[in-house]
Amino acid sequence: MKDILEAPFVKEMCATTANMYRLGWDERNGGNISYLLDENEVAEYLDLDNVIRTIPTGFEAEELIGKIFIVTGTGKYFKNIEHDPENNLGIIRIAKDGKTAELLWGYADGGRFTSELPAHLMSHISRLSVNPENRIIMHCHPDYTLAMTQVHIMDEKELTRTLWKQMTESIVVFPDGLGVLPWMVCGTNEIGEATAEKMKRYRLVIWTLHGIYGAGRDMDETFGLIETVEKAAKQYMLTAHLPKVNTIPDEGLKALTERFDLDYRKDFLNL
Ligand code: 2HA
Ligand code: ZN
Repeated sequence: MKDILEAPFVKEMCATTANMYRLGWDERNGGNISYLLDENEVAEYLDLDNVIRTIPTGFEAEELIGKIFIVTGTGKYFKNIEHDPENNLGIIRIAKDGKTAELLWGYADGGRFTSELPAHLMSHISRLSVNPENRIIMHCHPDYTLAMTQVHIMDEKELTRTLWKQMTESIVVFPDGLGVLPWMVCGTNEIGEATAEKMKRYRLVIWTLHGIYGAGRDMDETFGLIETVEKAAKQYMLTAHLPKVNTIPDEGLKALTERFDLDYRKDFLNL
């Protein structure tokens, strides 16, 4: 059996969470990541018949029975993960009943997965239904994105269009735009269901006055989506109080989508 601490997926979780912490996106225990793993790859590192303990997930996810995820722990700090993965991360498999998580590794101090697991698992189901390649759901609290939710109209078209207009790369990176949820209580099945509903259409969902959810095939795609939104939101927050002299016209945004052959939310432009 290979050393689990050397597994690429453990190393990716460590590197990504450390990076996010240093960017200021994950203060204290803020943020969480779940990563759908390949069973055969996990079997190189763990005995899949050895269930350490079982933990109820709080809802039924029939579509995910047998699927294995590495997930950040509840109450754990992103800043500590790279130095102590075994206490701060866990590898779980969704049991045959669809509502129990079988712990295969991690949460060594008796912990459990993020309180946002319902939003994560429901979002995985949604994204997999539109893209079977989806592996990652990532949640964090980036500063400028969060600040923008205090001062911008939280309408999907208006918010997406504003972000697209902040810089050329925006529409190229997230032509599908952003889903928006109003402020809601977090950690509940309700916000999980609302997020997952948006995830059928978007890879990015904003939680007003809380943070952002991103989804993608791998860490780079998912991180890159959030990073690009955050950069555009930063442009907005740095300039929103100043007279705008130059902006990208809607015709220019359309021309970008033609140049890069992108399927985009045409109804989010005023053409
Ligand atoms: O896990 O970010 O939304 C801490 C959070 C809850
Ligand atoms: Zn959060």
